[in-house]
Amino acid sequence: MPEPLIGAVIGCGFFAQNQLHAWSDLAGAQIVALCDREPVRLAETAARFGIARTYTDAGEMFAAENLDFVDIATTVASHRPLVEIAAQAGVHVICQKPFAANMTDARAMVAAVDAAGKTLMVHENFRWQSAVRRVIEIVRSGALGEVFFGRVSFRSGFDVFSGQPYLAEGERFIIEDLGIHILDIARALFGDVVRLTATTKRINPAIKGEDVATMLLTHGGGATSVVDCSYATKRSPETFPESLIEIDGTLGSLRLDAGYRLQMGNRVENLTPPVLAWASKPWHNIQESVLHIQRHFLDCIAAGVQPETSGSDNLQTLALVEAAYLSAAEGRSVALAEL
Ligand code: NAD
Ligand code: 89Y
Repeated sequence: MPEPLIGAVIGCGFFAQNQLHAWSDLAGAQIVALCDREPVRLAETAARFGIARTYTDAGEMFAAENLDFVDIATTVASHRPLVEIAAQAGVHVICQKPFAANMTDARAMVAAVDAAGKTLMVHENFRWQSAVRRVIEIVRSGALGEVFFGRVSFRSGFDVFSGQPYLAEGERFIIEDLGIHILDIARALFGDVVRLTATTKRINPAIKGEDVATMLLTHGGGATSVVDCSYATKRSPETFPESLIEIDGTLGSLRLDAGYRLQMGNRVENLTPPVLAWASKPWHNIQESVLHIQRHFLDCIAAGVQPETSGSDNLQTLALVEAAYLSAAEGRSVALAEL
């Protein structure tokens, strides 16, 4: 059994708790230090996970610790400075989505970790949800033939603002926070995008950004897809946080319907994800994907290969977010080559 990689987590907020649970489940990693600029949250998380060494400043942590990797679980404003300090410290990096606030920052972050010769993965976990993964496997196997149409749909009325109050405060909401995952699933299924058209709307008057977005994607490989997201949808049953998928190919069609029900021809599969020991419904679907993506990161480092959602791969997903806001603001179709 190889020695575990020694890591630290920066950011001990709402979502980092899942990342820490997943690290505890992975024999290939050991988290030895935590950092958060908010001391109470830091102390509570350290006690919960039995981590002795804590820091309120990331620079001090890198100076004091001998780390193989860092997991950055803070919100977007701090991602660029933290990735750059990590690159200077010469460690492998996982960074939460949205990777960066703009393409300039994102490109600089990728270049910094490249220059350090280390691995950079964006925590783009939705494509690692087991039901979504099954659909990706089917498409990549060629069983549907040439895919010509896809729809990836996330529509919900679930209250995400109580756990993540900052989501109600930004000029940007659903595309940058949630649509980014759904756009990434569309890339994983149908390939990179050459053109995008989007409309956005705000329905909930209590928030600042858009909570509805509808996007039409032209993929370089020839497929057309629709990516639609809403947090203003009162549906029954509530499907949070499921991504529903429809795909038509020259050899067959597939539907991933509500309740993790996959139908392909006459075959039906129940893709209900397990509820891990530390997980809780309805988040279990997302929580399981955290374990999968973190395992993927360790596997890639061991094999010396790039993660699927490496920093440079994620530039393509981030460009779709930028293209969607530009398209909606200017009321026109956007070529990805413009960004
Ligand atoms: P949060 O506000 O609850 O936690 C962020 C923590 O980071 C806070 O405790 C804050 O004090 C700390 N922090 C910020 N800047 C710091 C710095 N420079 N140094 C040290 N600590 C710092 O946020 P959250 O809801 O946990 O979200 C964190 C990130 O995770 C966001 O980017 C969000 O989009 C993402 N997220 C991802 C998923 C997913 O499924 N991948 C789900 C939810 C949230
Ligand atoms: O922040 C978001 C994410 O990444 O997944 C769901 C979420 O927590 C709320 O939209």
